[in-house]
Amino acid sequence: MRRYTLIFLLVISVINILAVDKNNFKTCEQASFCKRSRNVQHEKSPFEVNIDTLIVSPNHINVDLSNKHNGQIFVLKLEGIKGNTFHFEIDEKSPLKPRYRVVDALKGEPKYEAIKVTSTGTDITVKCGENKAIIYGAPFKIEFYQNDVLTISANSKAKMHFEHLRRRQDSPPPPENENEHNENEAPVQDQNHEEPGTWEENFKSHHDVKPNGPSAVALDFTYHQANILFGIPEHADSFALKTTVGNGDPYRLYNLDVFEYELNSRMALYGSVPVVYGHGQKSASGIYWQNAAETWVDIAGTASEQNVMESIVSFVAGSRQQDAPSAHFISESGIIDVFVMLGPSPNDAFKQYTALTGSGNLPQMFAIGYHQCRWNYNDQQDVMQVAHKFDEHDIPMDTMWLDIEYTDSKKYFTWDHQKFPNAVEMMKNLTDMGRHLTFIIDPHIKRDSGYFFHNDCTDRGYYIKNKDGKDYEGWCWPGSASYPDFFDPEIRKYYADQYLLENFKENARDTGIWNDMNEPSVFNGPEITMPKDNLHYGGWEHRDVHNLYGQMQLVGTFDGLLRRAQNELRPFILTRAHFSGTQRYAAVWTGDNAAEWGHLEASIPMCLSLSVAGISFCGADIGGFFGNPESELLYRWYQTGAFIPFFRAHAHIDTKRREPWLYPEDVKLIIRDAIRKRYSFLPLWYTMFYEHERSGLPIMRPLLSQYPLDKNVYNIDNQFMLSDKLLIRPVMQKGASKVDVYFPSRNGDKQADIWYDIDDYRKIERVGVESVPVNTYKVPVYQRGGTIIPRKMRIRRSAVLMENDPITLIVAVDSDKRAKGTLYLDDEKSFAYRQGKYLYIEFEFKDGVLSSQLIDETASYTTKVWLERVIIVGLDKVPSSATLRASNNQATQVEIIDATKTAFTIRKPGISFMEPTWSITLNN
Ligand code: MIG
Repeated sequence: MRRYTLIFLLVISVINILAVDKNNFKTCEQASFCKRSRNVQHEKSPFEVNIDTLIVSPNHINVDLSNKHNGQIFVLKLEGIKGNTFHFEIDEKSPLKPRYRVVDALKGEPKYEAIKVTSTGTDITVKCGENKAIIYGAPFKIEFYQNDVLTISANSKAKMHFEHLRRRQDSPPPPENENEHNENEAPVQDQNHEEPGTWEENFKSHHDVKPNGPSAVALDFTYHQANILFGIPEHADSFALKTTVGNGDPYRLYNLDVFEYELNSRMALYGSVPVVYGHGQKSASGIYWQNAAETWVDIAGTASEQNVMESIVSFVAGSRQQDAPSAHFISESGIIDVFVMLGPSPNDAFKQYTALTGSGNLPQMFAIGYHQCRWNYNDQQDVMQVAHKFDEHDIPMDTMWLDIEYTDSKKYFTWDHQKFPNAVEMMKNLTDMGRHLTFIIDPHIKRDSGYFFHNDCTDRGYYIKNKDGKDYEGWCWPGSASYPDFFDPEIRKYYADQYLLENFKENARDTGIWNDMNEPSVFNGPEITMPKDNLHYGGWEHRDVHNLYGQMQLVGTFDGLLRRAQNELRPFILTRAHFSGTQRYAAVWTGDNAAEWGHLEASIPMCLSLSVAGISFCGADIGGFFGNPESELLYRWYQTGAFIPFFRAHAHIDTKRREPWLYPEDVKLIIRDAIRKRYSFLPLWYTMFYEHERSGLPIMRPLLSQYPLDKNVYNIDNQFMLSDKLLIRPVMQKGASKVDVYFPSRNGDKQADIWYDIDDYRKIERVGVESVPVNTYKVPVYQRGGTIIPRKMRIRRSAVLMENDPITLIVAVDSDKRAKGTLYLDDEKSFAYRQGKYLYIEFEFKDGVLSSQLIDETASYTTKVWLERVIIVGLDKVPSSATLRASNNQATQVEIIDATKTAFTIRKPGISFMEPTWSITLNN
């Protein structure tokens, strides 16, 4: 008995180390619009199509909808977009005032496609390419078919809810002609049973005046071909979404600064990307709900809480029949604005989303290297000492970071000259070492009459206003602070100008910028953010635009960094808040995690969710932000982070210093090994980032992207793929001496790919779980047979310094003894590649010949990079020699060395990658 009490107390105290204060944040019940919309229950939807109003245009239709319960009229617009996508909008036909439409999330106008429309008199069929949408008149619903397969339907659960703008009953009557019939006036019965919170709302000590009254929009989507749903970052939860109906709160999307966030939670975090994908063996699809207001997503019908073993068991046992999964989106304001992405493969759906919102720009090479951060590096000397220590310990590092303490009293665009008497020289010293600096610039502005930025904003009216039209004042790091209204193009221009070297002298052309606290975080605001009745450019309420605020800051920062370097250098920006489209401006990290094993594990599903939502350049603070990681946690975190796109260590100001050499020598060596391994894969990373920009496909991928037929992978989120080439299963448990790795099936049955362990080329050809022994150095990573990967084996102190180093190709063959791969090369920093200054090369191995050719023959680039060795993995026989043929057909013999059972090396072919074509033939 006593033992259990002790264990209980232990558990409680562990939980206490880290605990979010849930009272600071609303539940769905406490957000009146969520409560109202979530509880909508109709036998039959009250919405009907007024078919007489149908107007057909080449790419879209318009038709009115009416709500039979109150006579309100809405307009539905539906259009076809190239690439298996439909778009539809529902707005009020004549709203009291315009409702907010999201700006900037899309990368431009979508590519519309011609439609063909037929109507039966009650229903309307809209054909687009091989797909169609059927709009049912009464009750209203829309079915979307991908090539005759019903894939997604909208409002089939009759959850559609649209709160038209209205005047409050107890407010004075409108001044104009009172007798005139106004169709916007809500019938009386509509407001008789209105709940508290509908017209004004309190939360803790905060009062939201809601001048526009209730304005929610909501709609349900059923994913008819899906077994699981996933998406809607950012949550610290599993990749596969859990059923929330009848099971706690919906997932919440409301950009918030959540102190000590909790795992396995649907609470909102720093960012919001309202896209939900569905996937099943037949197909994948997605819904992008374009709305920047607070949004909740209620999920039903998913079987997601099983682990791999259970799901294998239930799969074998014949899984029970269930309803198709559904997602019910509920937003506080705006319009219904929906993109329906019909796949049919998961990768198709991911591409459809990035075709709309853009893919991430190829970063500079340094940004793919290792970033060293902490809150804070105290002064100039500290920064340089840490940088030198990395050299002393032979650990590569590309970027030193400065957190808020470098500023003069948290006034951004200024430095503390006591601590940093010569910032420019410090930056130059770093550059001389082949390194970079990134510093933080937050959006809150200190209200200090001696601060130019504050004075400019005050004089020019650049701050966000409170409900009374005065500059809104909140509380943040600098004390009393106001927030620039980045929605105004003039303010963004002013903000961007502050990054220019002529305005901010202690800055450099290639300094990275870290935009933190941009949810925005307001220490004394409701839910640690801004009141919803604050006012923005164009008269919009903060309520309408909240989830976009951070992104609009990024638009300014990005423009500033472009102009700072005369549009020559690719900006590097890190942001905490994010929304649809953020990938076009910045990398994203998962905020203030903790030095706990669970947070290490959570970094995988969190980054996977971001990746499929367009944000590939993602990472989590290595080591955990809060708390002090024990050695084992720290090195396992480095080993994991080395295979995640954004690779940065960071720590809270109250934590112990944790640079690798402060740990015991053996720990330091493991960390060093993990970072060096990352650097050896830089050519692959760089190629993957390029291919991401080009194709829109995520870099880090859930297994289902490559193995859509294998049901066992649907719930796996402790393994992932990098592109279609590597399978990673990091070690994320304390004391692990082995880990279970699941090797997926190509056909949903026994058909396996061949995998090769990247460390020893051990071959695995099976479907199912294998228990893999791991020592302290081991990270189970497998190269898929059929792929060719470029690496660089000469590790230097920074990525920048490895630019001209030679390449090693790892050719891992499939069962037909074939393989393919790519390599992308350019100047690693400028935009010249957009003008054709690059090399994009394809390698193919078949019939014992490795050949190389240019994918883009018109592109060219002068490079010193050459082929140092080729490692061929998975052939049964070791050749006696190999013959290299250059483009002029001149042949030279090359040696075979280091042969083992599974691999051998072709030593020093020595050919330049500027050779447009070449081949290496294995000789028997
Ligand atoms: O309220 O700038 O997530 O990475 O070190 C804390 C100080 C403010 C939060 C960021 C964290 C950063 C910290 N910031």
